[in-house]
Amino acid sequence: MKANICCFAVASALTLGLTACGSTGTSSSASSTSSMTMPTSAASSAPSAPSAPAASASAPSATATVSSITIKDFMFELPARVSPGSQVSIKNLDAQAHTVTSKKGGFDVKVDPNGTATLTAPTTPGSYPVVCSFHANMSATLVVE
Ligand SMILES: [Cu+2]
Repeated sequence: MKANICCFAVASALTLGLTACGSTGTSSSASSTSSMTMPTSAASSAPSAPSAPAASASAPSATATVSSITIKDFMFELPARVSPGSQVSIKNLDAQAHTVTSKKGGFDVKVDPNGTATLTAPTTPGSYPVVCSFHANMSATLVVE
């Protein structure tokens, strides 16, 4: 009887030991999970990588800055030239609505007072006489090449 009790105690002790071992293995896997946090923090440096694409995205906006039209005091301020088919931003600094209208077709964009708009340049290179539909005295020439 005593031997049986002893064996049972040992057996339960072994079971407890195995259980402890199992929990230790769990905690070690938990620590390996926490080590996975390290790659996660490395991945948090990856979001700074998207800032590189954002920087390249600011490069096209820099191009847009080059090819932008400003309307101020009833005058067109055009870039020297724009690329065929390119997007040209228009900024109207006047309290009046204006249009950027090609006399020979290709574009006709209205710009709200103190508003902005986008003009898609013609794909055909050339000089495009520009007028404002509202103010006959406003004229300019958009060079597409
Ligand atoms: Cu106008």
